[in-house]
Parts: sequence; structure tokens; C-alpha cells
Amino acid sequence: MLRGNDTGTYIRPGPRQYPGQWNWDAAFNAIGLMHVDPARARHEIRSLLSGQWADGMVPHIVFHDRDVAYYPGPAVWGSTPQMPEVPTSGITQPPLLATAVALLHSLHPDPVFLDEVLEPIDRWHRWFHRERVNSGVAHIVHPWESGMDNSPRFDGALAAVGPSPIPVERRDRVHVSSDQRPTDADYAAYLSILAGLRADGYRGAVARRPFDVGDVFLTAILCKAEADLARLCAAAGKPTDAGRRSEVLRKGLATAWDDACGIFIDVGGDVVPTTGGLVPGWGRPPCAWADRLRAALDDPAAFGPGGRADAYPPSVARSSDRFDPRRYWRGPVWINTNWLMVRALQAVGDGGVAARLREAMLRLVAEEGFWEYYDSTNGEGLGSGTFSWTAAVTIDLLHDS
Ligand code: 9WN
Repeated sequence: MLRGNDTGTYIRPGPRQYPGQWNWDAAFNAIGLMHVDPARARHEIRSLLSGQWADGMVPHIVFHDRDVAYYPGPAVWGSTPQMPEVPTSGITQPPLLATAVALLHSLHPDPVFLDEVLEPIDRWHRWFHRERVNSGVAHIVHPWESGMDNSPRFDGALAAVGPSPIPVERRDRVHVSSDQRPTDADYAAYLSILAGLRADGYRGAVARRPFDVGDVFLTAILCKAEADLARLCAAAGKPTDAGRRSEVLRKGLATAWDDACGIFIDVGGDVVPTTGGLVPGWGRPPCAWADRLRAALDDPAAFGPGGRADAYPPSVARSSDRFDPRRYWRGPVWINTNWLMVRALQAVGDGGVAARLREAMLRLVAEEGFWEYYDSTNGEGLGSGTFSWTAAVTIDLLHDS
């Protein structure tokens, strides 16, 4: 499947729905490819880094094919002096790349490759700390940066965004039914935010940001990535401040932990129980996170199986009034975030729950196929079929011993 979605330069997330290289998709794809074709995994990482901006940001989409059937494409994003030659979007996405490089390097050490990629990744992480980290929490300026576009965590912040000066085209509904995608109101807000950011060359003053949420999910991924980067740099004999930066984020996450809710709470977001608030143990904060996650994964009213046994955890708690089992990041099961949970639980030594979740994921994929996401009541595959990160994560789980 990954070979089927491979253009030679990059792997499409889905063959028709997503005709570009997405940032965290590339990292997941590399994690799958490392088991079967490490050279291709390295190539995927290099391709993504070819989109790096002069200030260090690695964008959320690299449009290697300029003429893409995707909206908003390169013409809508526009260009700034910071952009490289290849067109890109103007925002970023969860920085899973250093973790992918660390996993790849542990299986297939390649000092020459490390030498090539550590410095650009370090520059990207430093960009986060310069532009986005405030009191130990990384802020996002567009919901697409979270990777969880229409998560109810962002409802309040999105509702405050003004009308879009850019026309709202819904090419995303050509191949996928509208009840599985964000609403028109969501899209109008996405484009309105894009227009505001573009008007400021994507680097406006904090006070002018049309949308600004301190995202605990992205913070946790960055926190873990910084720790991985620090280890890689130490092994390669390269200086970095990544260990200290990871510690800053770990402390930020510890303050974001809400013991009453049992989740991490965003800064300026809505307090809704979602996988975005559950995953951040990945950043290893000092709190009761692992116990609460185990309990939530067992509770059918929260994130446990609430219908078909292998279709869990939903992206939003079943008991939430925002839960919708089919609509994008508002309730379906996502295999990539499940993978993050499995790996985070394994890191704190929890084989039992992680093993059960892993089994459920593999069963769901075996029975339904490689979908972008799944209905969390009956397991039906939704969104784009033949989805790359679902295949990549499956390869990685199958190699678990
Ligand atoms: C907007 C590619 C991407 C993922 C995101 C997912 C979705 C794009 C879209 O697809 O977002 O970036 O058009 O809906 O939300 O996590 O990286 O798979």
C-alpha cells in the first residue's frame, strides 16, 4: 500500500484525497518503512525537510507537485521570502520527525544520514521555542497545526474567528461523504485564519493571531521529540540544547494536567475529553496520567469499547455532548493516535493495556482495511481508503515483539 501511494518523491497520505506530502504523515510513514525499506524511509524524511523554511519551520504540507487538486493549494497559501523553492503551506504540524529518526536509527544506524538531518530538525525545534512556546506549552495558530483539525477542543476559539475573505471550496468532499468531514462553518473559519496569517506573512505579532491555542497534544509530541533529539545529538557528538528544551515542555505539561478531569487541558481551548488530552503522557509528565488513561480505556462511557469491541478509543469521549462517531476528529477511531497511546503506555511499562489496544487495532485493520479513520460504534472504515499512515503504523505494530 505504501508503494502504491509512493510518487517517487513522497508518499501521499491517501491516493486521491491528499495529493501532497504532509508533515506528521511523513514521520508515521517513515516509522513503517524503517522495517521494510530503510533507504525509502530516509528518502521520505529528506523530502519533507526540502520544504523547510529559512526561519527553521517545517511546513504542514509540501506541494512537490505544484498543480495539485487540493484546496487550499499553493496559490491560496501564497509565497513569502521565507519559503523554499518548492511550494508549501504556511503553518506547521506535530513534530514527530525526530522520534521517527530515532526509531529508524536504532534499527538501522546511519551516521551520515544523522549528520545530514539533525541540524535541520534542531533548527525546527528551536523555531518552536522562539515563535510558539509560552510557559512550557507550544501554541498553534491554526487547527490544522494540531493534526486534529475539527477537534471540539477548538470549537470556542474557532467560533470567535471572523468571516472568510477567501472563497470556501470543498474539494475535500469530492471523494469523502460530507458527514465524515468538517462542516462549512469549520472550513470558513480555517480559510479566514489562513487569510489573516497570510496577510502578516505568517509571522505576525502574537496579538494579531486570528487563532491561538496552547496545544497539549503537540506539546507532548515536541517534548518527546526533543528528548529523542538530545539522545541522537549526544550519540553523534553534536551540541544541542534539546534536553533542556524537553524539560521546559515537561514542566509545562505538568501544569496542564487536570486531575479532576483526568486529561491535559489546552491553553485557550474548550475543556472536552478527547484523545488530544489523553495522549500527552508521551511527554512523560510527573502525574497520575497512566492510571487515568488505563481507567478511561476501560470505561465504555469514556474511551473504552462502546459497541464493536475493537473500535476504540474514540477521538472524543462517548459521554461528551460533542461526540459524533463518524465526523472527522469528533469521535471516530484514529489508528495513528492509538499508536501514540500504545507507545506512550509501553514507555511507562504498561504492557497489559497497551497489548490489548494493539490487538484491537490490528483486528480492526485486518477486518475493515486501511482507512483514514473508523466509526467508533461499528468499526466501519471512513474518510480516505488505502491510507498510508494506517498501513505504516500496522507494519510497526506487527514488528512488536
Ligand atoms: C488538512 C493528511 C492530513 C493529516 C491531518 C488530517 C487531515 C488535512 C485535511 O489530513 O488534514 O491538513 O485536508 O483535512 O486532519 O492530521 O495530516 O493525512
